[in-house]
Formats: sequence, structure tokens, C-alpha cells
Amino acid sequence: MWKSRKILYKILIDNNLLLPNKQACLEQLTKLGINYIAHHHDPVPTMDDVVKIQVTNGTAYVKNLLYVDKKQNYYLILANHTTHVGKLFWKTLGLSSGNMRISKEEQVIEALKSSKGNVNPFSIANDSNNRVKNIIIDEELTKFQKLALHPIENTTTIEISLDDLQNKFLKALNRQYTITQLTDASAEQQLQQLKQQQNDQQNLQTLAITVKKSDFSEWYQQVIRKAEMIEYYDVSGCYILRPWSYFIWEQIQRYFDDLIRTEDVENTYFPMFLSAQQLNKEKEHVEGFKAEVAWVTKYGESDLNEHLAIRPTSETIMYPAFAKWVQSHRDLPLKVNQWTNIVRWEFKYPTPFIRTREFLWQEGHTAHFTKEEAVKQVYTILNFYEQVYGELLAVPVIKGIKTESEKFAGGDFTTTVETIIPQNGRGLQGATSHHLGQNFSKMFEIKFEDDKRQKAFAWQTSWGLTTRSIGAMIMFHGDDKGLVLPPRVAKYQIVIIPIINKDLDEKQLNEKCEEIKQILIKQRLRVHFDNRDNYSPGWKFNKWEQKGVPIRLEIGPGEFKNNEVRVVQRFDNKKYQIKIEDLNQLNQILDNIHNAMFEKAQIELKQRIKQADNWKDFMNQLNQRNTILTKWCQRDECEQQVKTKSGIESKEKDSEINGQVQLTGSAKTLCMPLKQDEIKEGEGCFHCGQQAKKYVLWGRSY
Ligand code: 87F
Repeated sequence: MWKSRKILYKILIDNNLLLPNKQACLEQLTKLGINYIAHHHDPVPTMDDVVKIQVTNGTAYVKNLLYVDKKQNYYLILANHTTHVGKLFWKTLGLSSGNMRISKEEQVIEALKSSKGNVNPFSIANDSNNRVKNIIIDEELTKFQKLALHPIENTTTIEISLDDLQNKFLKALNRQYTITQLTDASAEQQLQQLKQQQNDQQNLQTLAITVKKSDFSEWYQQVIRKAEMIEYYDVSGCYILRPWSYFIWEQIQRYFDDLIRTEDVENTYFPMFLSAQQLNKEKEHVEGFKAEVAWVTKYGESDLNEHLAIRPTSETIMYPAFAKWVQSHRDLPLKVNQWTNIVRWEFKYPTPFIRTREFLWQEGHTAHFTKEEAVKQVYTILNFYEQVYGELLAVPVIKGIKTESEKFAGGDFTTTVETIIPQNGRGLQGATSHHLGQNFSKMFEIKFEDDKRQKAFAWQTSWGLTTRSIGAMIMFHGDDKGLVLPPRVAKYQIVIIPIINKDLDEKQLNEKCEEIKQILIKQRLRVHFDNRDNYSPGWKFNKWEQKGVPIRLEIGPGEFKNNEVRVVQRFDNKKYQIKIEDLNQLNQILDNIHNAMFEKAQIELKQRIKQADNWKDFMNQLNQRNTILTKWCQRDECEQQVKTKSGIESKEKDSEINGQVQLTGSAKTLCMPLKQDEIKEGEGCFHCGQQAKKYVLWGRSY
């Protein structure tokens, strides 16, 4: 085999089949009778860049992954860009996923002689040593008419058919390929179902979370399922919110609705579909987000004449109506809010609550007479967001302003509440409140006659808070035993568990528990009496601990006799007795728990913010999973340099999880905190040394 390869290689050389560059590649395709459409562009190093290239409808963007095993055998995978490349398919090819790694750039260059380390199927022609053992083609790709691929260099994209790639190109090279399903979906689901069944059977043994919080991402996955917050779903990036988590969202809704009512904001509902024409009305702001918009293209078996986008946000849905409603300055301020779902078809790895393709949010939109009013509105809402996080979820946030490059492109400035996840030091944007200036009102003609009968454009704001907030809360407060719920959002704040004993009449005990429950309900507490007789008290303790209920009341023979209850606090495991007549203390106790949780979280957040005056300290802190507050010149160029450099120097090697390429390790700006010390003349930027203007917080982020 090896020999015949060598001979083949000689034939390749003799026939000029090695493909050193794109020109050679395209010539070769023509020679082989392969038709293609070519698009020339700047280099597109990442999939995010690739999908911005406009290709013909029915053409798949292909992600090319070169894997290498321990014996330096290579495997080229061609996958549809939306495919989650799983692990199980390796087994069906008789290979072990455990041995497979994504190849490094040097390896790509070495194996495929691809000039820029760019992976593509054409460079197989350069694999003269036959290092690539198999070419694995995603079954999904067979559903497309054409594939978008780079001919050796990533400054050109060509569209060719899979058939031509297989039967002309790979055939000419005498190369094997395998078409297979790459996602684990069905196999994984079956496995999961099986596991769940086993779980149900061995309920007690498998109840506990099997890892510590320090194994953070596995811990998170287990907590959200075992606490019955999330159920997995068939569509990637979409999850079921179970009542235990949806209740939290309802609490957030109630609380925030009460707050915005004080600002005379009215709730409304706008449709979820919009036409392409509508979406493109405000080009500038949509441009960067286009790739994430999901479309409805069919009804039944027929194609829709006009494709409909599913709302990724509602500016272009609402503002044409605003233009109709605003005629005179007396129609202002106009303030609306809606609670809806949103769809953004993201390709970064999804995490329940934190990054999902469909999520729930509120979006508020206001129009004002003066700029000052609008600015004031922006900050009032920002304070409300801080309150939602602090008062309800016991999560501390940092209020700040986004830098020019991180702000919402459609607006004048973006304010934000940011938090930092203590376990990994990643920044997490909690909510945003934008000052839109007159950008949208000019575009959508939201204008009115002012008090001097002059035409003027409205000043606008928009602001949003999503179900991501629930994810932040789980991450902050959960512990090795599971979820820990802040009392104000817990569906049950208190659970009553009877401890049956042979010395005690069961009926009497249950009546006592019921009586206590009624006392607590009168105090407007949310309380549950767990009177199931098919589970032991120990099992119930574990279950409710895992679900994070703030307080458990135990009533056994001792408590019954002494007319008291045993209180066990979930947050700090404190245990003490309370007389039944003192049960009215519980409201205060729950408040104290909230405050203690918030204080602890504040300390943890602060520990994740370090200062740095130079690059070395900056990178050092970053690699210790911290965010870094630095003096900064506020120049875009400097910001981009920090991002790039920190990515390259990044030490964190968690770049591959579940076979998916993860976020790079680069740091970006989270915000310029509102609260900041003054910077004096002559004080320099930590990175470039030029006059510093602001303190800015940098970090890796979600
Ligand atoms: C995704 C696709 C299309 C974010 C998008 O922050 C458009 C967009 O406009 C888009 N992702 N955005 C920015 C949203 C701005 C703004 N909208 C109202 C908010 C809060 C609520």
C-alpha cells in the first residue's frame, strides 16, 4: 500500500497535481471538469468570518476540521457549519475519540502543506505521505446543492457540488471518504434516556451531584438537571424551562414590572415576524448580527413568497408604529415594554440560560422630547437592573458603560450591568440599557412638533434583561450539594418535613405540620409540606437541598413534644430550634439569608477584580482567572491590540470542550465602571502608555 502510494505521488508530481496555491487549485478543478463559483475576499480565519460571505441559497458553509491521533494519523472532517461534531461517530469508524485531538497549525502546515495553516479538502492533494487516513463527510452536507470551500487559501471561497468533490476531485486523488452522521444527537439521547431510567430506579444512590463545584461546567450541567430547572430538548441550543426555574422568571417579571410601572412604562405585545425589508431598514445596526437571524421560509409544503425573520430584537418592528403614534410633543414620552421570546441562531457553544438560541427577555423602548430625559431614563433602568440582580437574585453587579467597540452599534452609548462568575473569572453581561440618540428616530421618522412648532426627532432608549440572569444566580450561589436559591425567587421558601417515629402518631404529626403550614401561609410565605410516605426523611432532605430550598423545617418527636420546629438553613447549613409561637420570625430570617448570600457574593466578586499597571501583571492576573481593572487611553486601536495579544499569549488550554472549539482565551473590555477614580494628567494607559482617560475592566467573558 505504502509503495503504491509512493508511485501515486510520483504520478501526482509528474502530472503537476500538487496544489501549492489557489491559482493551481482552481486550474486543477477546471482541468478535472469541475464547475465552481468563486468569491474573492479578505482572509476569513474563523467560521464567524466565513458565514458572513454571501453564497448562493442552498450552499452549505463547510467547517473543515483536521484531527490527529497519537500515532500522527490525520482525519479530515468536512461538516456543515451548524453541525455539532460529537464523539460517537469515531466509534462507528472503528476509532477511539479519546485518541483524537484537533491538529495544531504547525501540523496542518506540515501534513497538508497548506500555506496559511488553513484546512480544506483540496490540500489533500499535498498530503504526499498519505498521512490523512480518512476524509469524513457530514451526512448533513448531502442535503445541500453546493459546498462553500476555500481553494487552498482562505481569501477565496468557491461553491462546488459534493458530487464533484467526491467523484471528480477525490477520485482523481484516489482518496477514500466516509459519509456519516457527526452529531451524537440520537445516540446520546438514547444514552441519556437510559441513564435517566437507571437514575429513577436507583433514585437514592444517584441523587447526589457526582462532582464538586470546582469541576464547574460538569457541575453546572448536573445542578440544572437535578434541581429540575432544565430539561434537554431535541433542537440544539434550546432547552425546556421547568416550573422550578420558570417561577424565578415570573418573580423577575413581577418585580421588574412593578419597578417600570413607577416610570409609567406600559406593557405591550408586537408580532414576532418581520420581513427582510423591515429588518434591513436600519442597515448599520443589523449588519453585524445578520448571520444570527432565523427565517421562516415555508408553510406546509409550499415556499413562502416573502420569507419572514423571527425577531432577534424589536427595534425595526416597533419603530414604524412609534412614528405613527408620535405627532406632537404631547405624545411624549412614549414608553413601552414587552416580555417575549427571542431567537438568535448563535454558533458559539450553548449553555442553558447563559447562551441559548431561544431565550426569554423583556425589551423596553422609550421615546422622549429631550436628550436629557432619555439619558435619565437610561440610568433609571440601569439602576432597576442592578436592583433585580441585587435585591432579588442576590447577585452583585458592576454598573458601567461599554466602550465604543462593544456598544450597541445602533445607539449613542450603551450602559451595562456586568458580573463576574467567581469560579472561572469570566465576565457576564447581565443586562443593557442603551441611549439611542436620534439615530433610529431619524431613520424611522419618529418626529413631532415641539413647543415652538418646529419639527424635531425623538430621543430614544432601549433596554433588555434576559433569562441569562437565572444562570448567573445559579452559578453564584450553588454549592457542592446543588442549587442554593435566594429566598425571594424560591418557589418554595420553606419545606416542612415530618420525621415519623414509632413513638409518634402519624396522623397527629401530619396535622401539626399542616397547622404550621397554615401559619406560614398567613405570613405570605411560600411553603410546601412534603408528606409523601414513599420516601424517607433523609431522601427528602437531599432532594430539597439539591433543589435549593432556603429553609427546611423538621418536625420529629422532640419538636412535637416541645411545640417547636427544627430550622435548617440551606445557604450555611445552620441548624436551630424555634418555638411555634415564634414562627413569625421566619420572614426576617429569610431576609437575613438573602443579605448574607449577597454579602458573600459581593466578596467573591471583588476577589475576582485585580488591578494592573503593565502587560505582564495584566496577563498574569488574566491567567489566574481574574478580571483586570486598568487605566486606559480609550483608543479603539489599543483595545483591539489587547484583545489579539491576550488571545495569543493566553495560557488557558480549555480550547476544546466536547470536540467543539470554544471561545478563545482573549480578554475584552467588559465596561468602564460608572464608579471610578479620577485619572490625572500624565498617568498612562497600562498597555500603550499614552495618556489614560478612563479605568476599564477587562476579562474573558461568556
Ligand atoms: C441579533 C440579530 C439581529 C443584538 C441581534 O440590547 C439584531 C440584533 O440588534 C440586535 N442581537 N442586537 C442588539 C439589541 C439591542 C437592544 N434591543 C432592545 C438591546 C436591548 C433590547
